[in-house]
Amino acid sequence: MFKKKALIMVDLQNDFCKGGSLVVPGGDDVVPLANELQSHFDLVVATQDWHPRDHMSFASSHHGHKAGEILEVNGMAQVLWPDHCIQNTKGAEFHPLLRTEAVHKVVHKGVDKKIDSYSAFFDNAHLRSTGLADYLRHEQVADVYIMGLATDYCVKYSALDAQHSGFKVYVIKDACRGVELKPGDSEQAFQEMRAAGVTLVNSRDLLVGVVNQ
Ligand code: VGL
Ligand code: ZN
Repeated sequence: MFKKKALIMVDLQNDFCKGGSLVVPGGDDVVPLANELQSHFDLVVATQDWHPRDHMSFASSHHGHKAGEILEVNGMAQVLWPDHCIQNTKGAEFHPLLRTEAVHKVVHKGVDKKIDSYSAFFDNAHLRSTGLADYLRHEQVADVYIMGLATDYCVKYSALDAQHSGFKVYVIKDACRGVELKPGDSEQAFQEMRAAGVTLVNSRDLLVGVVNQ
């Protein structure tokens, strides 16, 4: 009964790409892949980091602190970021080259100023769901394929939550890029995902596989 495949394109937004406020190195490079992949899936979901102006993850919300520092906020470690992906600004818009006509659902996350949300499914304290898991189950999705930005934050937490929500989860490795606050963070993130049961694949396998069937 649950048999569909969904593609989740994570945070392909201006602020994470060239000229943005929180540039993920090589972020722009995965946009053409995202466009190519979409037609191979039954269902396409796009996420947008979507913060209010005074979001707690912004260094500017914490007097005397700067981006890159880690603070304890409400009992949880929080990386402080430059202001990014502010609701209804250019930086929060999808990359201009991303095709969105075939997107079935857009998920906004990080909308509550009091808590961050790296995952497309839950906030960082796992208190509030975005409704994405229920949506995918309702659409009879069994397999979830994840790509996008950033490997070491939103891709990783989305993949782990998808796995814990009971989906068969694949991460399309070459279609992800990491922030790499520390060199090696992306590779470590891939290892954590694999250890949790996530399958790592390459876009080539998906794109070629269909042609040869
Ligand atoms: C992200 C840092 C802050 C991401 C979002 O999309 O990975 N990273 N907000
Ligand atoms: Zn954010």
